[in-house]
Amino acid sequence: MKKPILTALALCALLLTVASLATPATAQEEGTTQPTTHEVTVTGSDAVFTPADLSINKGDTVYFHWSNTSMDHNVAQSSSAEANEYDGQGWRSGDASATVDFNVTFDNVGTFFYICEPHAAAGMKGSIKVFDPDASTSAESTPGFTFLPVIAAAVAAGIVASRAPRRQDDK
Ligand SMILES: [Cu+2]
Repeated sequence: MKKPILTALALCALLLTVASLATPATAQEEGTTQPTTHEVTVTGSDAVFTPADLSINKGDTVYFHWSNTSMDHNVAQSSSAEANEYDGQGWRSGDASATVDFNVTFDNVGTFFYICEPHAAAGMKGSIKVFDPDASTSAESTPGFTFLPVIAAAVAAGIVASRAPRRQDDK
């Protein structure tokens, strides 16, 4: 007769365990936000940036570097994912070269696009999404905290509902 309650309690414990396992990930993100450097490289004969698309935090640096590639490449900011040319005012590593060392620090939130000028039309391009870690985590963590009480309320309602018919039988 106590089984529905035990099942509900077990379910509740399981949900709390899942929630506590999920929490460290968000806590880590909203903790100390030390600027980090992300590398983007080009290897051998590939006309591809690796990784082409990055998600970084505000204040982070992207280090574009390659050496002795079989083709000359560069990196230049473009205005959109479709654009195949330098936007004329953003960052640019210089003329295409087999060896490049170029750093860009992103202090503004947004999505930024870049290309390799000689190979943009062939698809050698990428994007960098810059997030504000303090702003994004508070928005992301809120649903998690509201979700748990909703589950707890649903479980509690289930316990009450499962008990209700028994009380009527007793009377
Ligand atoms: Cu290239």
